Amino acid sequence: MKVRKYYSKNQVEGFLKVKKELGPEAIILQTRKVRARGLKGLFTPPRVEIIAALDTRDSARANGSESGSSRQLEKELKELKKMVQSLVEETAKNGSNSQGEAKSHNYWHNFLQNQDIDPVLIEDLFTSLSADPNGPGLNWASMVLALQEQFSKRLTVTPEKEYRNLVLIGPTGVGKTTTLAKLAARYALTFKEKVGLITIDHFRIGAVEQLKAYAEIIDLPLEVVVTPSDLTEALKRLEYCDRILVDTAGRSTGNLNQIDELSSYIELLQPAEIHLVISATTRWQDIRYITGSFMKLQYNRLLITKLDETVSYGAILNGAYHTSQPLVYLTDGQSVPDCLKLAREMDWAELFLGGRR
Ligand SMILES: Nc1nc2c(ncn2[C@@H]2O[C@H](COP(=O)(O)OP(=O)(O)O)[C@@H](O)[C@H]2O)c(=O)[nH]1
Ligand SMILES: [Mg+2]
Repeated sequence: MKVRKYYSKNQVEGFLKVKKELGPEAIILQTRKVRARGLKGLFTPPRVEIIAALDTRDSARANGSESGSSRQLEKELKELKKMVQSLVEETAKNGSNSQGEAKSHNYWHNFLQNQDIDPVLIEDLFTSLSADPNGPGLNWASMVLALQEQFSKRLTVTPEKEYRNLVLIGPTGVGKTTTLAKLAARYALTFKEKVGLITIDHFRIGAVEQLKAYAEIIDLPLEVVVTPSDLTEALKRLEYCDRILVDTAGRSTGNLNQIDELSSYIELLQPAEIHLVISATTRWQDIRYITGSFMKLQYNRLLITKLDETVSYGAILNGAYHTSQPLVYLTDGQSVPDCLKLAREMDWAELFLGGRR
C-alpha cells in the first residue's frame, strides 16, 4: 500500500494530481483544509491536503478470493473513479468553453454591464477587440485576451514599498479602519517593523474605539489626533517608528468640506502613500463622484475593499480608470489580518470571467 500526501489550491487540482501520480486506482483517504504553520498561516489562504493511497497488492484481486477489505477498496475505487471522472469532465467543459462556443456581442455586452463596468470602458473594450457586432461573436478565450489587454492598459499594480507614512482616505464605511488594522498586523507581525498608528478624528466622531481595540491586540501605540498641532506632537512621539499608518474618519462621502479640512493634516504628514479606499460594491456612477471629490487630497494609490461582497468586479477597473493610480492591496473579508490580498497576485481576467461559468 502506497500512501501519499498532496497539497493543492483546491480539490479539483488535488484530485487531478493524485490521479496523475498514483493513477485511477488511487483511493482518497482524507481531504481537509490546512493552513501553513505560524504567522505565515495568517496571511496565506488555506490549502487542500489530500491523503491518497494505492493498493499495490495486485494478487489478492487477481485470484478471486477477495476479502471484505478488498471489496471495500473496490467500492471506494469505483466511487473515486466516478468522482475523478466528473471532475475531469467539469474541467474539460470549462476548457472547451474557452476554445469554442462563440457568444454574441450582445451577450458579452450584457455580461460586462452586469459586472458594472463603466460604459466608457465597455465601449473601449469592444473597440480594442475590433469585432464586428454582426459577426459570429466572441468566445471565452478572445474575451479573456481582451480583458487582459484592458487591464494592462488601465490598471497598474505596484508592489508594497518601505515608505514610512501611509494614509487611508475615502468614504465612510468602506473599511478604512479595518484595512488599517490588517496592514498594521502585516507590517508589525510579519515584517517585524515598529509600527505606530494615528487616527485623525477631526470631526470628533469618537470612532476611535475600533482602532484602539486592534492597537491593543497587536500591541501598537495609537495616537488620537483632533487638531493639526496634536498631529505634530503625535509625530514626535512616534519618531522611533519604522512605519506610521494613519486612519481618517469622516461623516459622509458627499461632505466636501471635510475633504478640504483633511488636507491640512496631510500636508503636515507628507505621506509617501495616500490610498483612496473604495468598496467593490460601489456603482460606477458613484466611483466617478468619489474619485473626483477626493482628488484634492492628491491620493496616489487605489485600494479596493469588500471583494467578498459582490460578484461584479467593475469597481476595480472603474476605480483604476478614474484615479489613474496603482493598486497595492485589496481586501476580501472582515477578518483581521487574514482578508488582505496583494494586487500583484490577482488574476484579473479570471476574477471577472470566473463567475460566468
Ligand atoms: N465583507 C467585508 N466587510 C468589510 C471589509 N472591510 C471592512 N469591512 C466591514 O465594513 C464595515 C465598515 O468598516 P470600517 O473599517 O469601520 O470602515 P471605515 O468607516 O471606512 O473605517 C465593518 O463592519 C467592517 O468589518 C471587507 O473586505 N469585506
Ligand atoms: Mg473608520
